[in-house]
Amino acid sequence: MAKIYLDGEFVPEDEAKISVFDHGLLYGDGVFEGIRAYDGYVFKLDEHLDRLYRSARAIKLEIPLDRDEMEEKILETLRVNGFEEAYIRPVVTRGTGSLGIDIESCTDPSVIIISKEWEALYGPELYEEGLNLLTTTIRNQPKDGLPPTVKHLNYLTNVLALMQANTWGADEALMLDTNGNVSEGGADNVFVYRKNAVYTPPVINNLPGITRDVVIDLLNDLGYQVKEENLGLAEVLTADEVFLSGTAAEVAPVAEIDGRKIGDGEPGELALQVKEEFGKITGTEETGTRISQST
Ligand code: PXG
Repeated sequence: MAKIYLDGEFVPEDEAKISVFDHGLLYGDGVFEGIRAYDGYVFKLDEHLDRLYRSARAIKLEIPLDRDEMEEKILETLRVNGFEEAYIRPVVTRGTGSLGIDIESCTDPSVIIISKEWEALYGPELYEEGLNLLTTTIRNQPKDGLPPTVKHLNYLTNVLALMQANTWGADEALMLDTNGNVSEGGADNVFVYRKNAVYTPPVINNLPGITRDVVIDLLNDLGYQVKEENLGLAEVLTADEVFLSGTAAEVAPVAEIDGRKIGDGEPGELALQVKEEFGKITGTEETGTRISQST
């Protein structure tokens, strides 16, 4: 049974419990990260820590560990469990408080680090065939409400979006923002290839994905400039290729949206090329932080 880091201790999974008065549970008041380790290296750990601390700042939550301590605890969690390939979920909640929403009653934020041996987000056949997306009627949060750029614990929008997609037989949701611009998938960023140019929505109506940045760099290395522009659904539906990026999804080609074929309805060449390049850079010293203590 895996051990979970919980407020300073490593405890067995079935004993890792927090209070029913935790504001993370009561109000979704907290932040989190989704990180992956490949072959003994935590992929882009610095970038994930940056985003975690930025998310915390955005909701005025003081993480009780400093960055170095958090990094060390993440690595230690993996070592304690003997994991080399893992999904890592640091969660910081506002902590235990009163039943009111006022943060004043919460004096001790909780830090949880869960790690699990990796289970793929989408089945391997979906990478061969391409994903089937549904444009969900659930709009992503407007930036003047709960900012979609912050990885907070209010994921119900995404939960409802995926639920609707799955209900109608799709693998993933495509979300628009309240202006009708394409924003992101339920847990991934979106890339569109049309007329020899690559587009992705600007980070204002979507999460600044760590994989998104990696994919932009890979595309640049392949000689493609990526334009960060607002996209309407029509631009996506008539694209030559669409693909998703995310920690869980990695690089996932899209074959169909709303029952309409994207390109020829097969994973696109560029998507497959980016996916291959992505595979080459995970689990390496250049992009990862080594789990085992260097001797
Ligand atoms: N948009 C949203 C809404 C996300 O939740 C991304 C984009 C991609 O960001 P990264 O940094 O991963 O490239 C995400 C990431 C899960 C899970 O358990 C979700 C994410 C990451 C890892 C696991 O569903 N979301």
